[in-house]
Amino acid sequence: MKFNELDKKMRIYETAQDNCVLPGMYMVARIDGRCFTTLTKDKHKFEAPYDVRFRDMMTATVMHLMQCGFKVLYGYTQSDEISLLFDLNECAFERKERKFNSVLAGEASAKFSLLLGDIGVFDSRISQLPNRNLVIDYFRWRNEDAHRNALNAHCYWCLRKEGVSPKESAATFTRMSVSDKNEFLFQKRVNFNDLPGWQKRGVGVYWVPYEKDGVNPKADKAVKAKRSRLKVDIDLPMKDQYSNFIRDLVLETV
Ligand SMILES: Nc1nc2c(ncn2[C@@H]2O[C@H](COP(=O)(O)OP(=O)(O)O)[C@@H](O)[C@H]2O)c(=O)[nH]1
Ligand SMILES: [Mg+2]
Repeated sequence: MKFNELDKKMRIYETAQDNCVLPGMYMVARIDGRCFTTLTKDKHKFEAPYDVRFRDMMTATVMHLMQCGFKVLYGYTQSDEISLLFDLNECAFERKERKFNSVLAGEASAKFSLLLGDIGVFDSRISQLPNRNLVIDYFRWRNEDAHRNALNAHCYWCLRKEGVSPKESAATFTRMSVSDKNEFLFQKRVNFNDLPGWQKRGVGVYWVPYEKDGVNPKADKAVKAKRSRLKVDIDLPMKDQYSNFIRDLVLETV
């Protein structure tokens, strides 16, 4: 068989199931660390439940993903996961889902591994959201998940640090209400309200405009050029204020 014929025949098997995200759909990718429970506790002994070094590696990975060839409006990280909101008009790779997922997982894994000095692997999936309100709901969802994780993790590690076994510590909190967990921490002299915002709400990364001094070579005149740079926010707003914050980010691009 001639190469051209073989190429045409085989290409179908590779591309026939390709899914392209429809125009007008918001795309949000979630990139999650693989087996990071083992990585953070057995292999690398990060401080538990929260380690600033780990947070900073995840944040640097988010910044890398926002500058590796896609138009990303907002990056968000909590625990071992990253969410990215793409510009509504993003048309990289003809919006092929498999390309987004494979490239994002690859870029995240490569960047994080370099920072860690060991292999750290991420997977990726895409939510296709048909309207702005669902984009807001998506980020509220991850934000609430961060909050819930923080309460559970602080309770769990409080007992673990007193020498209680993993199984027993986990079992203590499985059926405990949120207010009882808060009370439990309070008895241990931990006021959940006073814990750092990034632990309870995650970290956001977004573009902020600034003016850069430049020179117009033709007129030989000083000019101000409009640029944007990434801002890392470790104290994100909460609840409805967070919804408004996401709404503003989405509206900026329409
Ligand atoms: N020690 C430590 N662990 C963390 C930190 N941030 C996230 N993790 C852990 O990362 C894991 C993420 O959870 P999950 O994705 O469900 O687990 P996986 O399937 O093992 O990747 C949990 O075990 C978290 O405790 C941190 O700052 N310090
Ligand atoms: Mg994970």
